[in-house]
Amino acid sequence: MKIDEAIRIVEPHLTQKRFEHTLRVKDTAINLAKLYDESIEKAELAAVFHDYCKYRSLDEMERIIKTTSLPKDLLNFHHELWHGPVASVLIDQEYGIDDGEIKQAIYSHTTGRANMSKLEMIIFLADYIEPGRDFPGVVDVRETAKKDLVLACWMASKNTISFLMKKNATIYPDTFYAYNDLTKRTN
Ligand code: DGI
Ligand code: FE
Ligand code: FE
Ligand code: FE
Repeated sequence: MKIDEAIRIVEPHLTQKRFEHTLRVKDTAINLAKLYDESIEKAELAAVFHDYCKYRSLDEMERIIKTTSLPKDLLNFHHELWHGPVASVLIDQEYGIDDGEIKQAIYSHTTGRANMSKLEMIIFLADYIEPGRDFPGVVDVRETAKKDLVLACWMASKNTISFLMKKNATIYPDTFYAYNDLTKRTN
């Protein structure tokens, strides 16, 4: 799918703010793809669709989780974690986007997971560092992203877990698996 078509499809599903975030994630993902020698076409398509299902109703997301091969344990965790996995299924069903690497990058963009591919790390990181974000510590992560993809993902993962623990939120296993794996891959 051409990127302009993808943007046209996604825009009506998002708020103006979320759409602008998506375009910034796309630009950030393109920069990271160039820097780390990943496919620009895959990075931009994954970025444009990464939050495609952010505003689906909880009922619809729950139904898709229940009726497809998505892991059912998602339903025991915060619904914020559902939109990536649900989008990875719907872009294939609705638009025939069946590229496994793109689908996986969209799937894991919120939590990360163990053994992330380069494309997954690029989308995970681009979502975290796009220029509209102002999380505590994001400036350091942005700087590190220019030099070390794994280390920058590890910093983002660590910050997210700290943030969630401060809020007493439950943490999905993949979020911890991402952190543990990135810790081992950083040295
Ligand atoms: O969709 P975005 O807002 O662009 O970003 P995202 O999909 O990365 O979602 C970010 C939110 O998800 C952020 O508030 C942190 C939260 N999150 C990430 N991992 C977990 C989590 N929330 C819970 N409860 N548990 C997690 O493991
Ligand atoms: Fe998201
Ligand atoms: Fe994220
Ligand atoms: Fe996002």
